[in-house]
Amino acid sequence: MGNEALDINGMTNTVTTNNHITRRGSDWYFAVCAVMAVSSLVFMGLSFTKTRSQRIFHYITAAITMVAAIAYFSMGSNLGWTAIQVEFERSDPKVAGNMRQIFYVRYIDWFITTPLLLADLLLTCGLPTPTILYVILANEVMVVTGLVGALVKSSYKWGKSRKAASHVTGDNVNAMPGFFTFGTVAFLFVAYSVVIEGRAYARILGNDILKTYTLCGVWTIFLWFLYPVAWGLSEGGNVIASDSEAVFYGILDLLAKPGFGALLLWGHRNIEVERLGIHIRDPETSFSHNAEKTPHPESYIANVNHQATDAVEPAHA
Ligand code: RET
Repeated sequence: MGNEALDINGMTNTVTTNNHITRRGSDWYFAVCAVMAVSSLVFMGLSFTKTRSQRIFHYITAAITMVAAIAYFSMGSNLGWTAIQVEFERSDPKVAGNMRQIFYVRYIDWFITTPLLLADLLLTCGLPTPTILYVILANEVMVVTGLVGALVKSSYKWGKSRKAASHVTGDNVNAMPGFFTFGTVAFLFVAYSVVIEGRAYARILGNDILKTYTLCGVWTIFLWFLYPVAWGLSEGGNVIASDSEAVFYGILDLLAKPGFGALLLWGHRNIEVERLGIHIRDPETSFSHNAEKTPHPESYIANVNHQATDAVEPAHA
């Protein structure tokens, strides 16, 4: 009984892996890298179909695939990993090694891109900014606990739901939460906010916005539920080989980043960002001769411009 944390987790770590990707895994990672890079160019190109003040969703979406391209370049190069002793040793030769290759760079990618995905989604439904930031914070808790869980070698990966005999001391250890459990709780909060709160807000903004939001939201949450499954089979449970892990996460990432981005930008093609409460000042369109053609009545600068014109008019008269 008592605090056994130091005994269970021990004081040894090392960085040689005997349970890792092969040439085929590396090829696949590079292939996904290429798709991410091309998608970024396409999203950036599409941004030119909109005026500058309407491009925010293109910028966010291109940033997501750009960061992913670099992460996939890193994994294809067999970099950004460490070796962690597996909690469950397997007899299957594909996962037999006791030191599994863990790509921590994957989580650095998620740490940057999942908040951007949530920004894309939650700006679409008009959720107030503090709420968006809070959902993003919960999301970061999810990513970081996923990373820490992946880097842990003991049962602290998951947490325990009932008393079990400790293999270190033979004592009974109490149920305790672990990193996967923390991550799952944080994720459930994110999923609730997207599915329930986000939809309620989107409904207020109009049918076309609700339709786009629902499609992208359902797509996202469905795919996001599969990430903990991939984690449980790979970094968590050491059930599938590193090459299969690459394919599982790779397909999910292709659908959740370029796939999601395409759906979202298509959905936004006829939605002006002002309807979502987003007002971006662009002095070029407000001050230039275009101002007459594209009036922007709610813009501060357009107002100032207007007042200034009014003010000088009497002098000309
Ligand atoms: C972890 C493990 C802890 C429990 C949960 C997880 C969920 C991860 C998710 C990741 C989504 C990543 C995306 C990346 C692409 O951009 C961290 C695996 C719930 C949902 C969408």
